[in-house]
Amino acid sequence: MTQVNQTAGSVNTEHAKLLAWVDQVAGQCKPDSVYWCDGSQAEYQAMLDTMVASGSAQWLAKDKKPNSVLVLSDPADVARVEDRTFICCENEADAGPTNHWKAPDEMRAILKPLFDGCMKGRTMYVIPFSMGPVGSPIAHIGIEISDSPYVVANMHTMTRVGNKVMDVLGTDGEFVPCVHSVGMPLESGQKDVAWPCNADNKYITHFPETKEIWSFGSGYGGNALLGKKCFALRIASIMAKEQGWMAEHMLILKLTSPEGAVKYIAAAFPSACGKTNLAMLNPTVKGWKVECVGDDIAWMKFGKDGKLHAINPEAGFFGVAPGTNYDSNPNAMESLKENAIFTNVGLTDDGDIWWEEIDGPTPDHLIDWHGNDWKPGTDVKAAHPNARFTAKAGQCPVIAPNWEDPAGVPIDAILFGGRRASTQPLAMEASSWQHGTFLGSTMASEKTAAAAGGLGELRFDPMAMLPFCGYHMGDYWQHWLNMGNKPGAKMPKVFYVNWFRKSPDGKWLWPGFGENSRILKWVCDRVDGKGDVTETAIGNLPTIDSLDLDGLDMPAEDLKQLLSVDNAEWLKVIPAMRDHYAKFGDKLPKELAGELDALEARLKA
Ligand code: SAT
Ligand code: MN
Repeated sequence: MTQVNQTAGSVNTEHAKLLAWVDQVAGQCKPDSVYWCDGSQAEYQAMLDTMVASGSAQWLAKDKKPNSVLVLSDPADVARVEDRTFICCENEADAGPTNHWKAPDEMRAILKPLFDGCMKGRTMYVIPFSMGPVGSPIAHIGIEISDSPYVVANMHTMTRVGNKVMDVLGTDGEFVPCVHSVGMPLESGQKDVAWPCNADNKYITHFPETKEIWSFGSGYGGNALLGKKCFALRIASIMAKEQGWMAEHMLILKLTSPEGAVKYIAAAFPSACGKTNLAMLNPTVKGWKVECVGDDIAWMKFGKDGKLHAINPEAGFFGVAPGTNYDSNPNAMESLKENAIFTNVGLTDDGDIWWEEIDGPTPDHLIDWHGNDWKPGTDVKAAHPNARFTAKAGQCPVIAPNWEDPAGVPIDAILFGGRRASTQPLAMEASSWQHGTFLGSTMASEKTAAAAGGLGELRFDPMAMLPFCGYHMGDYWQHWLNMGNKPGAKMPKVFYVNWFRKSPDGKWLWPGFGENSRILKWVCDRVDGKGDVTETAIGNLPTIDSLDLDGLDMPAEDLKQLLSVDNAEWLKVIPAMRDHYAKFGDKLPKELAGELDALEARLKA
């Protein structure tokens, strides 16, 4: 075995391709040292210590948030940057209208001078990681190179890191190379800043043909933790198309009925629809258990039984902090009680974290995410709206005991949804996989507030993949249809839900949160061929009697509205759907164009 050159960390590997690539990147980026991550707990602690020592993190009080740190980012580096995110394939047409495209050579020419010497004065970390349980046939391996200890620490929580991954990789295993730099080399003697970045030169780039990721200039979230959106969605969506599986922006739920029957549901929602809350919901429907398998991403491959079997490729939650509390998501609050990394939240005088809408009274004094004094009434937010907590999925009280099953879990149903004040009923069922694909492809939220009861402007976010599909969205829809046409395929039933319908006078009609379990129960019934439906022009709706409303005190009139379909209202949505589809030109599958025509015809009938 070759002992790799290093200043710290250790790895034994004879993976020639990996060694050559690491040498090459080190030669280009010119770090002071190279460190191979072993994935140990001691290494995680050392990363936190390094960050605290350099002033980029601070310990929270041990009696408030044990073994947890607070990190405040540069205000110019607080979120994913979609306008700086590129798909660099040879043909522009392959990237499609939803992605920013650059030719690979052109992008490499831009990146080369940026990466040359970009890690001077820093350590270059080599992070072997598995997306999914190590060794699972549904999992895939990546190697992230990064000059950020914050990235190393977060990758420890969000993925499986280190020697166990190297063991699976062996001497010639495949990996997705991911290179990340904060883009701020240090001259000798130059003092580092708390959050190094290169705000004016951010590039989050993906190379579909060579399956590489190169990210420069940002240290935040999905820009820097390359296993997440860059690999597990953009690159994986391309691998999935090529290899006949699915990489989706979906949570995964396990439901157990009072009789002990188990079902698994995957669900895609645009942002700000309560996806994380649904992923960890406490059901109100009697006798049912709901457990979490994943909160953000699902990788699904066909099992021998013809069903899609899903894993959560991640190992932790990178959740939005503001708005999270013991009402909206008690299980998230329990998950982040210890061993967590908090980014851009407020700090209380007694060393705890704070954000808008967290439980309890607002403290009289805080340090806000800018590092400034803050008190109630200050006209800036204490926490940045995209402030995050990083916490281990295993710390979630409702994590399913089998969430790391390497075989994955068989998916019975897929849920789509959006935030719609009008038009869209509480729940409906697709008539087929093709119809379900149509529903996903026309998924939308209302962008503008609807005038009381009216229709707001729609923002389409097909399958919640708008910024995450690594290739042409029309080809992606075709891939969905193709999956359903595979011989022996037993596809999940598809449903569309809307928790956000309002009455004409603007009040929420559905209580949401744990009560959503009532809809999940109906979904399970439908999977079993039970539960009554009303056929409508848009799909099959639950009858009021088929919903378990036991203990839910709700006006009958509200339920009627939630389950009403107004064909005239729906006809007003058709032109927006046609405009949406028109963007995909001749890559729009004819089956989906046909579904839209058929919907219009049914609405007019
Ligand atoms: O920053 S992440 O990509 O991890 C989260 C998000 O913006 O969706
Ligand atoms: Mn997401």
